[in-house]
Amino acid sequence: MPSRNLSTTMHTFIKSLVSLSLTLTAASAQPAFSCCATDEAHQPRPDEHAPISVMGDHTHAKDGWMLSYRYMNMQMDGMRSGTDRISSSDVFASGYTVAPESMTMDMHMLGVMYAPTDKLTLALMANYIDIEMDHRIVSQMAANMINRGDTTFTTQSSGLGDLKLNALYRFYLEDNRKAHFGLGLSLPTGSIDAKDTLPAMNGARNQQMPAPMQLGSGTFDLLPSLTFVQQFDTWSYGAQARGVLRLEDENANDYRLGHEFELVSWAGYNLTDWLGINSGLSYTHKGQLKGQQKDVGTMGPNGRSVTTAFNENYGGERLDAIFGLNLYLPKGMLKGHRIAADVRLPLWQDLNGLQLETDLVVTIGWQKAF
Ligand SMILES: [Cu+2]
Repeated sequence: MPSRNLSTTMHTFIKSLVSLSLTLTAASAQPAFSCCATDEAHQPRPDEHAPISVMGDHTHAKDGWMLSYRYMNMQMDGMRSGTDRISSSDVFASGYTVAPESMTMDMHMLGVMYAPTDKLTLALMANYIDIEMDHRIVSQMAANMINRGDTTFTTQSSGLGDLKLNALYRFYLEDNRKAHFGLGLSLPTGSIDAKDTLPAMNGARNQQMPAPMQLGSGTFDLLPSLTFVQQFDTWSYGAQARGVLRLEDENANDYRLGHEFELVSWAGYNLTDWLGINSGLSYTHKGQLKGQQKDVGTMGPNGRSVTTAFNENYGGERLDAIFGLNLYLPKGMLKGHRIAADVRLPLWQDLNGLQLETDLVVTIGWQKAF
């Protein structure tokens, strides 16, 4: 049920899409190169795909299939308040008993794409997620009370994430320019009931973990996107705007994650007919968590429990630089296979409240079209 907040976010999103299309229309007014982009019998090229961490970047010709596997590793180390780095002592001074110190997320993504027509491509993506978070407790005395004397502890969760269905519709194709929009649905197949041993009065016991340790959003989410690409003889560039709009006010555990918006642009250059390099910029905005997370404790010996139990410590903005490689193998035993990797390095992040900062995201992938 669209809340006022959702419509504000949608409004902002639509405004961004409109301004992006205006920019792209201006860009496409340049003289066109004769090149690429007609569906029938064009030569595959490394830069035909965006950096591998960009999803839904391309469509396929009628009856085309593609299988893909991506592995993503995200490293978060140290806390931030706004744009400033802070220490665990700063977190304790703000009245929290537990400070997260680092987190690693590994994600395995399996994708299938199928194009029933030249204009329409359907995509399905399933994820397996593994998350680990290290924490520190304010003092030895508090650790004695709530964690059997250990001042640090690690939580872990793993399992299937949210299943994503997408329809990509190529509404524009002219000379070397093309554009498609996407409309997707994220199904709440990932668990939001992940538990692990957490500090508690008189020891530690198995309890519900806060949202960053959960495997899914718990809500049906709408995934709109708009992608534009222009190709020249040896290079290309593209841009994509995409959003994650939560379609429900709360999940089964009384909260919902914030809406998300990303604007990413990239340029790719082919060094040879099988090797391309690319680089880009990504801006991400995430909204605050809403509601009160069910069964997540908010009290501790130092006043509050852990930062992730509180809404004010969710959401923010991030600007990443992207550097990647795309391999397209044109001949030999692995003919037609694509192998790609990219790294995302945060240049700037402004996080609400107190949160772990992102330090590095690495994505490696394999793709094969049939
Ligand atoms: Cu594909």
